[in-house]
Amino acid sequence: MDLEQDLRHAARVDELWVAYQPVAELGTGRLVAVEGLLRWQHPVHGAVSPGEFIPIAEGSDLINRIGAHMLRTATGQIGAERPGLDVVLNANLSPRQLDDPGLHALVQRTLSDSGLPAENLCLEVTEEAIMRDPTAAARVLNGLRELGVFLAIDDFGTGYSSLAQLRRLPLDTLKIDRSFITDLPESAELRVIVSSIITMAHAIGLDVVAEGVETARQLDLLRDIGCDHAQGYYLSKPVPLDELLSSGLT
Ligand code: G
Ligand code: G
Ligand code: MN
Ligand code: NA
Repeated sequence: MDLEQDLRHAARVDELWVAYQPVAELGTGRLVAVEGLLRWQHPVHGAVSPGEFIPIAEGSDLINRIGAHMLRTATGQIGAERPGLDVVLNANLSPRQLDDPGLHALVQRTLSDSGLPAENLCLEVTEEAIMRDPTAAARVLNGLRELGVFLAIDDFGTGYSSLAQLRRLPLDTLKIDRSFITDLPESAELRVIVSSIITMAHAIGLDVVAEGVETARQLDLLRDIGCDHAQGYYLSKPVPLDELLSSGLT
């Protein structure tokens, strides 16, 4: 099968849809954000995981088309639920999208078309995307920041950036990769590491989200060490919009 060819088609015919995963404030349990995550319902193969199709898309310019489709869909859906649902929409940008000269205009356009206020959108970028060319990344991020959107560093701890480098960028949020969270209850070492990341992130003005929280014990520990927000299966897996709206979380 030629998944790349199918994916080109999918972006035109609504086989791609967006699942939303809640992000909660640790002190209050209040829903503060939802991360939009692409899903592909293939007409023959059924659900294809983003772990499979995102890398295919990232291997070509297709990621820009799919990324644009994702942004339009998610800002449209979340924008339409306001003001009843007043959350920040988090959307992932892949490294290639950061390189796309059309990105700034795309974000501006999707905001105005959807009516979603800029401060209700947070764009997530990875360390990898930033470290390939920190000067270029800073220019792009500064441009996006001027639109009024929030910016987050995603999967923190899996790449090679340092907080000293991140300090120079217009970031608002740091998302700690789930590989640090999984064994938190069993590892005093990890608790010290995560606690240090949180302290340093706060020192440079970043809010911290722990990703991949799967147990109450992890959540309690994260609250104890001063983490701001949490996301993970313990709170909710990524769900379709109607499920999010009927979940009681909103
Ligand atoms: O939702 P799930 O854990 O299956 O996603 C697997 C990977 O696909 C994650 O790394 C996630 O960031 C990525 N992904 C999901 N949706 C998008 C998207 O809209 N854009 C980009 N660039 N990556 C996405
Ligand atoms: O790379 P990024 O952080 O954007 O990817 C988010 C991915 O993590 C999504 O594909 C989502 O399905 C997955 N995810 C979210 N919560 C959990 C969790 O609690 N445990 C695990 N194993 N994966 C999770
Ligand atoms: Mn993410
Ligand atoms: Na992440």
